[in-house]
Amino acid sequence: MNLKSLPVAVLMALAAMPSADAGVMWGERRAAWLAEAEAAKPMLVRQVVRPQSIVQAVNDSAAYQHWRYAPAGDPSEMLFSRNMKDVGSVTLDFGRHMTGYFTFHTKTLSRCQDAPVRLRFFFGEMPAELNTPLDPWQGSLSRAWMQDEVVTVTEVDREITLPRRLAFRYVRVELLGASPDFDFALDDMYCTAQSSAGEVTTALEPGCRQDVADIRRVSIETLRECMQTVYEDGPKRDRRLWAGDMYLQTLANRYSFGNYDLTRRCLYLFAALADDDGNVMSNIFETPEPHAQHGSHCMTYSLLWNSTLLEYLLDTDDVATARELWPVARRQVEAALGYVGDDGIYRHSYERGTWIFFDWREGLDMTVPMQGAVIYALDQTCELARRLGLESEVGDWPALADKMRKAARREMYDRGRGVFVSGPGRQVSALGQTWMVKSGVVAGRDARRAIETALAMPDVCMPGTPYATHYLIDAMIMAGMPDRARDYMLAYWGGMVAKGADTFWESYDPDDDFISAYGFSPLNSSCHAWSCTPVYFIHKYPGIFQK
Ligand code: RAM
Repeated sequence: MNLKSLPVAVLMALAAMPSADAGVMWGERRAAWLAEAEAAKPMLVRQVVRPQSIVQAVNDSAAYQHWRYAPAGDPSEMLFSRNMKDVGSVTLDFGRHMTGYFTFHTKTLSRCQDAPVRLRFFFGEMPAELNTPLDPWQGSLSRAWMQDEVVTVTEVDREITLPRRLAFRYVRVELLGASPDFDFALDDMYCTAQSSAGEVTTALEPGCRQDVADIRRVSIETLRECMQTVYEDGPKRDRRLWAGDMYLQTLANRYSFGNYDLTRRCLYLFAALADDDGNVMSNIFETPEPHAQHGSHCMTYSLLWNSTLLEYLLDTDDVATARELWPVARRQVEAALGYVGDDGIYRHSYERGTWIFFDWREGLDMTVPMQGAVIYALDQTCELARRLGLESEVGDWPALADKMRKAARREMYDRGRGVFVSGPGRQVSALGQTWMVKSGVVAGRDARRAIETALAMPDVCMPGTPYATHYLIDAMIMAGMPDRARDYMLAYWGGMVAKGADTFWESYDPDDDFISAYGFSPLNSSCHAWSCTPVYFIHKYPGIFQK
């Protein structure tokens, strides 16, 4: 690899990497891993997109989150040659979700500029996002995630590109300040949209039903927007590489863009930026130089890094990379096993600074899901070792996985009702059953019974995100419930399409259009990577989803 071709920031990060320091796991190898990640950084493909129409906001209780846009004219007739002082405020629809940079041009219409002009641009993925008052701010994350920008134009007749990368379909422009002594027009605007995804390499079977085709299209658009120089979780928010999102993106990527270099880059980034003990961190930022979110070790996500490595190996046969990264995979399982007692039960302790994540649904008890996730990780990591000829490295893990399965049946299964109950409150959740099925604690008739019984209970804890719903669909297929899996996917992701989704949303509850993990739905990301997996199901199981 030619180190000279790497950007200065990355060279600096490389120089700061641990060398042969005994206190840092894989210290001496990390710089090489980071360099591998940089070498695999993809090119971004850019496309200029201009607004298609002027739109009018309509407050409509039948619309998703009570807002929709109605077409209100052609921008070339109603905006680009008009005096902006007469326009005042206008909203434009670009016709599709874009991730990229926004440029506009102003033009003097009469007399000459004698004062600055001030404009406010407000970019949004969703109609409600642009029509819900933001202040006083109620969200639990930064107000600055919202994409409103005030721009002072000191020289008209120039093009201005906003420095911030944006994710949007709609933009509202408001004139905040102008001189009485000259007139100007906003005579052009465009977005330079970018993605590293490239061309779709798969196609549906002829005659495939339209609702499936629509879900697949939106699913692919979601992934395309999130494929930048890493697999981002959401181009509006959080704009970074998260391990759990990456895992699902790699599954969807296999059946859409087939861009495995991006997966390789992300795997190496996580390995190079693990903490000193070798824990893969939950998320990574690329700038100003690649770094992990300090101290954020999410046990479930670090285990899914292993599954991503296994999927990457299956996709590419790149044994060299998988072998090089194998010690990282082994380490993630070792860290999780530190929480497993002699009785084969996983008991989490937040005191050790590690968190676990399955869904944003408030009140979800994670005892049962976590038991399943650790067993699943053991199975997946043993499978990885087997494919690499490294079975000797996993020792008694297959036996331990069986012990944990038995322990789950013994401690967590309500035989009478045929469902798994989680935690001291004996909570029955869809995700509890899901992870017991995925980890093989139950199979066949018992697996079907657990899922069906749970879903039929009025007080069952249901998923609140497409992320969690992905695993539920997967479990339904594993349990031999293909019709249920198809109907559920059509209703859930199809529900978003019916409510106007161009890209799939971070949170979705068919019964609560305002669900949000952050106390304020406009803060939600409406193009979210972990929601992109229908394309995976549709192509992996054509007999279920394409008939
Ligand atoms: C949020 C993001 C991301 C997710 C984590 C757990 O910040 O939505 O996608 O992986 O939470």
